[in-house]
Amino acid sequence: MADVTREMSSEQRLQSYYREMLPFALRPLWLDYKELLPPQPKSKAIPYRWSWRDIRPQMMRAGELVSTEEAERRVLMLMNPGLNGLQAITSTLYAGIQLVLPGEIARAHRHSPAALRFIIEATGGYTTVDGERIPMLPGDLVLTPNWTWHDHGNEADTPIIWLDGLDIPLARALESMFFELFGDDAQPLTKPSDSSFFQYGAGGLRPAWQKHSASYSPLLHYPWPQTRATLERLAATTAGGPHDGVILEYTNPVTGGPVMPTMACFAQVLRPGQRTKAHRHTSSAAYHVVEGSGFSMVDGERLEWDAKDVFAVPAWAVHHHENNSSQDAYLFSFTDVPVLAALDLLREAPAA
Ligand code: 1HN
Repeated sequence: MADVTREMSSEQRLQSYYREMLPFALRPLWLDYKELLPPQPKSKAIPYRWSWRDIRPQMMRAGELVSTEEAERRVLMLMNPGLNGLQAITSTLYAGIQLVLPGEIARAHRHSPAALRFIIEATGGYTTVDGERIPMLPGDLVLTPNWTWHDHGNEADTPIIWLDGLDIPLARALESMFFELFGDDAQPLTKPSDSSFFQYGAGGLRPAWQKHSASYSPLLHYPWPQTRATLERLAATTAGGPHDGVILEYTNPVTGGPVMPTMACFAQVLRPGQRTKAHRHTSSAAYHVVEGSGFSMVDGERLEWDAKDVFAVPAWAVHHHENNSSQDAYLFSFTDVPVLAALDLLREAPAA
């Protein structure tokens, strides 16, 4: 053995040393150093836009082909093409489009990932969250936080379609996934309908006799009309911030913080001709176009968007938004900001 080693070049000796340690599940850090510690983030997720023109017919086809019973949830997932089949719109966030047809129920269950619903088309439909029925109308945001029971139903005569946002890729990376069926299709209604909104939705007022200590917002329903009216009022008098214009965060009314510990939600308006300044941040985001049209430049990709489209802005991608139309544009977005902030990993920088 000693003789053989003496005849080997130093490179060969190294290679043989690396092979030698393989069975011991060891590997030299110096081989992976650059891959492990790049100077700055480079997301595997790519900037991408899903057109409502493509999504909607595919979604309606699902309505013909599979029932809610068969599917558990009738959802088309928005698969980021950079993520190799990972069920994710960015590396940390999941997004999907869900359809519930008239008369259908998506049965009650709960899971450790947190979820949000942003309603796209509806004339009547509901999600019941921990015994409270929450009505769903276009533009509404409905929360189903970590481990809350939820079932969906449609009592109207038109389909209900919404955007699902979940922290699934994150929960999966942390290997903390739990799931449970309720048993019955629908949970019993144990609270007045929409009571979280009546208790906490007035803005600046909260029931003084209630002690809310959960990590998520006690307000589970953010109806669109008041969000839109607030944006419209603000846009009339201010251009808002440099990078996102007039943007509002949906808050936990008790803490003023994000709606859930893993995801933050935002609504913003871009006036005709408005162009935001480019920046980047370590949080990633999924955007949904509530109204209007325009485009976003994301790491050099021009993502043209129209009403009801969805687009992804990966972590650390330089981006700005532009409304090149003659109407106001309203965007809803959800991000992983609270996670990055809690872990001291949130960074933001103007475009280089
Ligand atoms: C889920 O429970 C729902 O309850 C929607 O509507 C989408 C995606 C992954 C895992 C669970 C729902 C989901 C989901």
